[in-house]
Amino acid sequence: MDVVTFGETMVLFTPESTGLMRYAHTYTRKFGGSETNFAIGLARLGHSVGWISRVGNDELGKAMLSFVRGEGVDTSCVRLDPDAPTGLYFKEIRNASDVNVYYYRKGSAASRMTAADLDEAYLAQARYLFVSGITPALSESCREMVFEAIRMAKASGLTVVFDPNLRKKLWTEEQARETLLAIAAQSDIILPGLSEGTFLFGETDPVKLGERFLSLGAKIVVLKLGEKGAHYFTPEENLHIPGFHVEQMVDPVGAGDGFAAGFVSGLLDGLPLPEAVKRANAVGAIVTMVNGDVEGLPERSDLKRFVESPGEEVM
Ligand code: KDG
Repeated sequence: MDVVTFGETMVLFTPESTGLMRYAHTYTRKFGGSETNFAIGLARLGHSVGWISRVGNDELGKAMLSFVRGEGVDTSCVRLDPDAPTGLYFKEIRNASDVNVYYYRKGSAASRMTAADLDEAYLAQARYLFVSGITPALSESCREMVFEAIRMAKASGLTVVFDPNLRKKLWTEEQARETLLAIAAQSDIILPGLSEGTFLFGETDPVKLGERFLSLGAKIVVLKLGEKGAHYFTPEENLHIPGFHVEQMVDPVGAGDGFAAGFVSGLLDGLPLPEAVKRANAVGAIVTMVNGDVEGLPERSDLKRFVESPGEEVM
């Protein structure tokens, strides 16, 4: 197993129309969750990846599980919870660059996960553990689970990759800041967005932000800069890697997860950092061109075609 991750995936209802949610009458049912978006991204690129979670023992939960399994992600550690439903979320696409989400996930099966849902032997066989900052926001037991997963990963020599994934709808700013910084301080690789860095440190300058994250002890920090690409930092060097021009963005949700999948894929393939970040930029960009959190995630041939197609790099 190359990578293990854990967290909540929800049934996603995405409107057929753009505009305010109150006027949307017809929805398409899809699935979305940061960690499975990431896991499916890796599976499409040919890596082996496992996902730990709970879903409701209901029809939607079973459909979701089949979907994730069908995408090539190992779900042998996912439990069906008979006492709580699968979480839902609705998208409101006002326009392609203004997408809102509404959660119906309080008390969901996944929010009831505890450290006991982790299988230490299962984690130990992987090379990377991917942690998202959404999971600790779901409940106190999920918060504890995150720190226990990191402890287990470190004990077995895994590299811990952390995407802060700030979701202000799920907790207070104080809770978010304190917990996300505590997780960052235990992570080997951190993949924050610029606005998340600013939220955590009150700093807007990318280079200073990179240094602040590194000072927590990480070996690699990759600061995501949207269409401008990303800037990576190690204790020895830092470099801006330009992004890819996207002709028409359709749905930006899931781009960060695609970015993380592209980056970890690059590391698994042994690429030098600039190349791994370039792959991350490409996967993130491709995801935005398709409606849905995972539908646009590329296979290797798609990725190659996109990277080789003539297009301007965005500085
Ligand atoms: O990164 C995309 C995720 O935000 C989306 O898939 C839903 O996991 C989700 C969440 O908690 O918002």
